[in-house]
Amino acid sequence: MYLIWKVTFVIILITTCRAFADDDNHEMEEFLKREHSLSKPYQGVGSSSSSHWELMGDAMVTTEQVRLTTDMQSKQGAVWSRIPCHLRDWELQVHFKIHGQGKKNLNGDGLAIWYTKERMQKGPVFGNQDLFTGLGVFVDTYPNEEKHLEAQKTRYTTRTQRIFPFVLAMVGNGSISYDHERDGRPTELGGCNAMVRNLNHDTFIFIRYVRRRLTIMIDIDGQHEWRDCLDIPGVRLPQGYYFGASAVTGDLSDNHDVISLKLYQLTVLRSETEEKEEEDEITLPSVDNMDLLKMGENEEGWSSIAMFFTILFSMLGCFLLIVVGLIVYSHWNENRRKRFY
Ligand SMILES: *[C@@H]1O[C@H](CO)[C@@H](O)[C@H](O)[C@H]1NC(C)=O
Ligand SMILES: [Ca+2]
Repeated sequence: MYLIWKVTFVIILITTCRAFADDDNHEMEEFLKREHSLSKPYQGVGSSSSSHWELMGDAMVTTEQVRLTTDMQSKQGAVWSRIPCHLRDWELQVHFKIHGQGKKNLNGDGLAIWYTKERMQKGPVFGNQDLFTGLGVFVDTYPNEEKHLEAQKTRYTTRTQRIFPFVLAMVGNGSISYDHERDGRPTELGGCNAMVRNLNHDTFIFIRYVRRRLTIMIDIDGQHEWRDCLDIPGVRLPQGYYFGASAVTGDLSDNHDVISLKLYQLTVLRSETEEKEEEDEITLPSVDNMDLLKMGENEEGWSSIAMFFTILFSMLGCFLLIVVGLIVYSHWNENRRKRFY
């Protein structure tokens, strides 16, 4: 028992030290990159070929927003940057709005933010192509799988059931398919729930990519507070990909608006070892330890199994001790008795 405490203490000590070191060494500065940003008054967007942004499908520009889809069935629209991004560390601040007539869960399908090799491709993943190469962050407003299960009179346990809208991130390498019927669960990096529909205040998503760490935060409560959504190290994204946003409606619909996409270059100090670690150029998107990530999802399941075995072995251990104790005691007793006779 003492050993366990000692080990725990050392682990806590190491992690706190590392956390402090992290703060000291990595102060960041940020610069808005206008050539990668989209904001009011959207000069030339959708009308000029010299604009940095290009519209697609049903997307249209008004004075207030870039409307990717209106609140009508079977629409799809997108806006794509024309300029590949060669920054190493960046943060994309997405100001968006999703609103419509539909009541809860009678609206769809959602909006996606992209950093991909491909651009201006129509398809089934929130209006963009499947088998994409790069990062997709989805604001999924319709629970396809939950609805399907409901129809079959089954459902997820309360632990795994999700509340929609749900923000989900996925990294594709050109051969991984997004499973629309399952809301992308099989290929997700993670995500969080985000009640973003029909709000009167501004809603934001922040996508930060620093030292190969992908962090997603949301600000949707109108309090100017960022809430953690996802934070994953070891995400390998090549440079020179395009930013974009897309949205789609089906039988159900919503207005999907992008008010601004602001890209900030982050200047990050790296230690020599970190520089070494990131020396090799990334050519294909991937995520380190994707298997472990998948296992993490079942964490609660695993820990209850672990708990079961811990208790089982503790009980066996106690039992063994008692048995040994009894044997020793009876031996000692016998010897004592022998001495007396
Ligand atoms: C893409 O990722 C999948 C799943 O991780 C993997 O099986 C496949 O080999 C990868 N494709 C390439 C071209 O590396
Ligand atoms: Ca969905």
